[in-house]
Amino acid sequence: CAANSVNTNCKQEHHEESIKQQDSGGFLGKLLPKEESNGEIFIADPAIKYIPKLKPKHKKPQADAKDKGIIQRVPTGPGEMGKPVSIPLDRQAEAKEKFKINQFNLVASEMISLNRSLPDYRMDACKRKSYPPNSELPDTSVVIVFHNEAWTTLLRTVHSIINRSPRELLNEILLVDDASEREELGRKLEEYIARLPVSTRVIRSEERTGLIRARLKGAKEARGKVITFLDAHCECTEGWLEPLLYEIHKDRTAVVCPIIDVIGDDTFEYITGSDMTWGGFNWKLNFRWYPVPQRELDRRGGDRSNPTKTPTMAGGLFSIDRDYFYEVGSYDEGMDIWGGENLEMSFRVWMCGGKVYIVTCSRVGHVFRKTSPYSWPGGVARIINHNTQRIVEVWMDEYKDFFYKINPGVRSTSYGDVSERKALREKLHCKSFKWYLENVYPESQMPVEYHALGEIRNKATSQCIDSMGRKSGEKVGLVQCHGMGGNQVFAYSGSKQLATDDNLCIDTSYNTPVFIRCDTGKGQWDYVKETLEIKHVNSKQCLGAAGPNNKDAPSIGPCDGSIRQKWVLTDMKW
Ligand code: LR7
Ligand code: MN
Repeated sequence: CAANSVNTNCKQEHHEESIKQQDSGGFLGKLLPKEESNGEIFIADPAIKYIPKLKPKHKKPQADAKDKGIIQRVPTGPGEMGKPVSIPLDRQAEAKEKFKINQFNLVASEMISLNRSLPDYRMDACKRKSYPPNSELPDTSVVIVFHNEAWTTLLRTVHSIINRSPRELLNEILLVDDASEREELGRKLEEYIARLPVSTRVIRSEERTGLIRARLKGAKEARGKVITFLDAHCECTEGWLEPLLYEIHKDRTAVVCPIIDVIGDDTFEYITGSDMTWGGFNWKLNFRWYPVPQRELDRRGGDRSNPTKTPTMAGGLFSIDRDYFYEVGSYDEGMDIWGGENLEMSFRVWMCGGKVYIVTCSRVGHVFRKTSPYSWPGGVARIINHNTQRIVEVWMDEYKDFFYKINPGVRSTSYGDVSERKALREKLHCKSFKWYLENVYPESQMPVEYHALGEIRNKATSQCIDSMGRKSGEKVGLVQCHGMGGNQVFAYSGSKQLATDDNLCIDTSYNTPVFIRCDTGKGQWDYVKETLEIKHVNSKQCLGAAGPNNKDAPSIGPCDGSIRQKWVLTDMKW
């Protein structure tokens, strides 16, 4: 979620209440491999839950451990129970330097056990749920793709899966190496995983294919009934898997995501994400988290432990029935490196008869980074635009205009051949994007109905209304028209709002045009075609060119029929 610096809203809102740390003092003496000794791997028995004050099963763990060259696990060690790690003073310079390698605190990650303990974060209603016996649930292959991932985060992902998944449900783990260049991810990795108690394989790609094609490569080898995709820096928590598989067991066309909790990139603290958040997107086709609307809370019957239908998914962590994955068109092989595949799959699944859920009883942590650490052959913007164009061209019908209006330069760039993807859409008899907006995502930033989409140009001064990248509560701007889309693109919606990207609509406050959040429903304007006036519905006042005291902002005042209150909306649809 960190590829482009524009995209800063990746993390979910954190829970306000602080996480109650469980008593880890009596936590049973689990053993941890002393990696460089004889390399024996200790995997916690998944049947053993984190019960405080549980007596160690081994009579003399310390003596045994010594004999075998393994050390006693210290449950109060760095990061245990999801706590933040603090770097000793004498390693802080090193930590700062190594941060650049993966764009997270490598030293902190190295200090934490690969088997780190985590509290059971589930809400009580989830803990009380009973699922069909494991023998009746489908099993899963877990596919993890990586490019130059850090050893510790990759293996901690693997250990957390093995430690916290019922063995019967975990068919195998497939690690797809997307042409990594790091020594330890070669033979050493193969030797390490060969000793794990669950079938784990590395599949290598000689060439850098990007995460989308790497996932396809992994999926091809998967033998489980379900495929679960995870990023290479995750930690699965207690009970994460059963609720995901259960939804697929009930409905094989359900594509299910856990709640994605935050593992801090600096301290590796495990911070729970909200269960009241779902996935959406803005006009630039950036994935965004938004609050779940009341409508969906009602559909869930007010029970937060019921899965939430979500318009889109983050993309990195989800389970899907293996056959259904292929039936519904797997992934678009024409997409490169990173980005967009999550929206593509979300649109496709919904429009072609499936569902996308966030299963709130399943929680998996993910290390969120601010920037991406790896190379982007050909450039970040080129890759993301290429992938996004493939989505909008195949799936968005006339609504692709939102993307192109805001990024006019992208129109002229090539995105390859999408005829196969269009044929897929035909073959599956998928519904329209308008259907998706109306039925799945009426709260979308893209109004289903709109009369105009483009710039709002003043007749007298030829200046354009500009959001100036401002936020709600701030003043509306008025500057020279630049014709480059971006902050000068507004939709005049069917509900008479003047909306720009990311939930910003024009309203007035104390005789000043200001931005408000569109979802308040406020800020309605009549555009009078005959007179070219933009008239505020409530106050009956007209929007005008800049006043004498405020050069870079439109004015608002009694309608006077002057040319300064006349506006041209581009691309009117009537
Ligand atoms: O060329 C590459 N080859 C790869 O194998 C580039 C990346 N990768 C691997 C990489 O090592 C990692 O395991 O692909 C995985 C995802 O890459 P990240 O972790 O750098 O990306 P991210 O977490 O910022 O990306 C989010 O958006 C991506 C869009 O393509 C994918 O859908 C990621 O899976 C997705 N991650 C999540 O959904 C986790 C939650 C983040 C949010 C919101
Ligand atoms: Mn990631």
